[in-house]
Formats: sequence, structure tokens, C-alpha cells
Amino acid sequence: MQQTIANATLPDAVKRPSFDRSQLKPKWVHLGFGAFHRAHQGLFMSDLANQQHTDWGLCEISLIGGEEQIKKLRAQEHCYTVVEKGAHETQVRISGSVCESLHPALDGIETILNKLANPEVAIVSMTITEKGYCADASGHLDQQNPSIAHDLATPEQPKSAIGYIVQALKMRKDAGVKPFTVLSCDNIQGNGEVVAQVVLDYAKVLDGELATWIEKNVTFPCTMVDRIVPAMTTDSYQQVTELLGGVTDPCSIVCEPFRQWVVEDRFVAGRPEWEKVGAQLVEDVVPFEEMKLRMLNGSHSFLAYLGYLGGYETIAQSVANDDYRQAAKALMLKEQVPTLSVQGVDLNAYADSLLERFANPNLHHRTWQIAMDGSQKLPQRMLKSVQFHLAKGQDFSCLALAIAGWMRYVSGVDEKDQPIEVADPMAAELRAICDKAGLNVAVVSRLLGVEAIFPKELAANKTFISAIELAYQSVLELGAKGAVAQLVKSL
Ligand code: NAI
Ligand code: CS2
Repeated sequence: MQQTIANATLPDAVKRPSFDRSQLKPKWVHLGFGAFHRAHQGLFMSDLANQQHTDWGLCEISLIGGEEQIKKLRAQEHCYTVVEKGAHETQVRISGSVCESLHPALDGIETILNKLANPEVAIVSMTITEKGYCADASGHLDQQNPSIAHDLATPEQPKSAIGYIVQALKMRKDAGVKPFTVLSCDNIQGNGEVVAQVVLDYAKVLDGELATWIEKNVTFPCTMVDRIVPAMTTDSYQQVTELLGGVTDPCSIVCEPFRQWVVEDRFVAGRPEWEKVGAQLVEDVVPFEEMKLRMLNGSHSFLAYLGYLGGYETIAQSVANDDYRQAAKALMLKEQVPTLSVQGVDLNAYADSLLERFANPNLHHRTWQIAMDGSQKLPQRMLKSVQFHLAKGQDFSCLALAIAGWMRYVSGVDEKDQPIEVADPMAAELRAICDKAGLNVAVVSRLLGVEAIFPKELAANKTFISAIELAYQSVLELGAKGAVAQLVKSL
């Protein structure tokens, strides 16, 4: 019999689930068995089950890719390893909260729809990345999105997460079954509102009565999720194998020790008591989301674009450069904090703690990974803050340099004339614009013309245009490192 973490003898230091896993029922379905979910919601649930008797178990579904991983998860009885690596300490735990898994390519679309329509299912959560919501720049459903166009034409054979959710809700409504709560756990401001909007837009196209029923009966709580979970690499799998005493775990994940989960307490069919294991259940999550997205993710994107261009492979390497560290801190404190409404949080201390987390030498968080999908990330991490400063006539030179760094990055050629593999749903369109303009400040106004990213009014603002042009010019002339150093001198 093949040795897996489910049947092997593991080193004593490895913490295994202490609860009876046979009691778990798949009452919570999650879409997107990616890196983050495993280290966050899956582990919260496993911790809770370790602490109290619960029958809340997870059914994992990946809709795009991840088929092999689902097979591997099944082969190890749905257990997986989470390694929490701090700067000085490492903890190894086995998460045991998953009791079922499905994949359209393995089990068929109908099986997944039937699972979602099963009255036992009370929560459907998701980590499907920003692009999985298929929203346009106005926050409405993008009906031109190929998966959405496909699903609207054949709603009983969906491909998109939105198509699955609406079809399952229809099946529940038709069968007289009460709905589930839809819980977005992606890094999107107002993530609950965003998913509610696209779900309702989609339902309205198909069936107005269904849309009204969803509006009345389904809740879409917003969540703020936080834990740095880099994509796994050959090296990190190797490290896990060593920590497991030679046993391999292809579903394992390595992450930082910090984790935070703030959730709006609006669940239509019950929820596990996540507050017992550190989650914050609150009335309004938006102030926390803004804080995290603008301070953590905003500075992460700054470090990702300018770090990559400056030759740094990881975030830890980028913040080891004092200029980058100071610029990231100024971006947080001078340009993001004034835009926030969160109460009762010491934001200076929060900024320091973020820089400490970024500096964790044991996490190999690649600048390239964070630079991914910039077209989806910039608006929420930076553009609202820029608009705030423009309205007040205030300086936003750190944010301007981050946006200019992104513009230089999406050209697809680095400072040593080497190709950059730009991963972004709009990569081809952005590349074509850059190729036409060349590595030239003229590219700025052309990229600002991409309405899916930059609101028209912002793109036409002269102060905004010249700030980005100035920043872009400095990246061209001084290189990313030089531009960051110059920025820091000017602060
Ligand atoms: P990942 O690449 O490991 O997993 C992505 C998951 O999204 C996969 O399960 C894939 O099946 C699914 N997916 C991708 N495109 C999709 C689509 N169009 N429709 C449906 N499903 C789709 O990425 P990871 O690290 O798990 O991150 C996923 C999201 O989690 C991020 O985009 C972010 O919003 C959120 N997050 C990630 C954190 C991290 O540090 N990795 C921390 C906080 C939030
Ligand atoms: C990162 C985030 O990939 C990115 O864009 O900024 O995934 C970041 O690691 C998390 O939001 C931390 O919670």
C-alpha cells in the first residue's frame, strides 16, 4: 500500500486531527481548492473540529484545473499538510476538515449541481481569484465573458462558478429547498456585494422570478481574508517531505503563521462557530477589507512590480532593500491610511507588522506571483485611493510609482531586455498597446485609456496623467531601483 499522510507514521512534532473525522458531513462546499483556501478556511475548520464536536465538514470542488490534485487528495483520505513557517519557528499540522471532493472532469457537471442543490449544504464559499467573478469595470456581470456567454446559453451545463451557483439555487427553489449562504473569500473589496451583483445579473437574464427569490432569500456576507500563502515549488514540496519524515504530500501547503478572517455574520442556513478559533464575526466588514486591500495588497503590488523590475525574485528580497521598505511604508501610512475608515486598529503598528511579515525569510513569495492579474487588482488596491487624493489636491507619488511600475511590467520586457511572462487575462491587449507605443512615456496615456481598468474620469484627469508620466519616466531613466530611491529621497 502506498504511504500517504493518512496512513503513515509521522514524526511526533506533526499535529494530526484529534477528532472523529467520520462524523463530518459535507455541509460546507468550497469552490477553488487552491493554495489559499487550504491554509485558511480549511484550517480554521479543522482547528474548530479539534476543539469541539462538530459535524461541519468540507466538500472541495475545483472548477478550473486542479483535477490531478483532487485525485491526490482523495488518495490521502482528504487530509493535507499545512506548514506554518515563521521567521524563527515552524509548525506542521494535518488538516482534517475535508470529507468529500468533486471535479467536473472526474464526476460530471450534474453531480456537482446535485451536490450544491442537496438540502444538507448550508454554505457555498469560494476562492476563485478576481477574474472568476466575471464582473466588468462597473461591477456588473460581463455577459461577453466567454464562460458566462456559454452558461447563459446552456444554464444546465455551466462552466463558471456564477453559472453553477445560480443553477443550483434554481434547483433548490424548484424543489422547495431553502438556499445556502454564498461566501466569497477572495481579495476583492465588497466581495459579498460583488458576488451578489453578478449572481443577480446572471439570474435576471434567465428568470426574473428566480432573481427575486435569490434577492429575498440568499445572503452574501463580505469577508476580509488574510494569510500569505505562496504557490508551492519543488523546493517547498521537498521541505514538507523532510518535515513529514520522508512521506510526500502533493496537497501540502506552506504559509506564514499569521492569519485573519473577518466575516459579516449573515448566514441563512447556519455556520460553524469560527469565532472559537479566532475569526472575527462582525456587522460590517468593508472597513477591514479596505484596510487590508489598500495597506497590505497595495504595498504588495508596489513591491511586486518594482521589485520584479529591480531584479528581486521575492518580496522578502525586495523589502531587504531599505529604499523599497521605506517606500512601501510611506505608501501605506501617507497614501493609504488617510483613505481608511476602520476604527479601533493601530494602523502604525499594522504597517510595521505587515513589513515584518513581508520580510519573513522562510517564505519564498515570488514578486512574479503577486504581479499576476494586475488588471484585476490595481483598481481596488490603488485607484480609489488615488481618486481620494486627487479630490483633496494631495500627493500620491508612491501610488503613482506603483502604477507606473505596472505599466513598465506589462510591456513584457524587463530592464535587461529579457522577456517577462505577464500572467493576466488582459495580457495580450496590454502588450499590444505597449508594443505600439514602445518603451516610451507615450504609453501612459494609451494604457490609461483601457476603460476596464481606469475609470474614464480618472483617465482624463490631467494631474493624474502627469503624475503617472513623471513616475514612468523615472522608471525608464533610472530603472526601478533608482526610481524607488528617488521617490524615497523626495518624501
Ligand atoms: P491558486 O492558484 O492556488 O488557486 C486558484 C483557485 O481558483 C483554483 O482552485 C482554481 O480552480 C480557481 N479558479 C481560477 N480561476 C477560476 C475561474 N475563472 N473560475 C473558477 N475558479 C477559478 O491561488 P490561491 O493562492 O489559492 O489564491 C486564490 C485567491 O485567494 C486569490 O486570487 C485571492 O483572491 C485569495 N487570497 C489569496 C491569498 C494568498 O496569499 N495566496 C491570501 C488572501 C486571499
Ligand atoms: C497578494 C495576496 O497575490 C497577491 O496579489 O497580494 O495574495 C496576499 O498574499 C494576500 O492577500 C495576503 O493575505
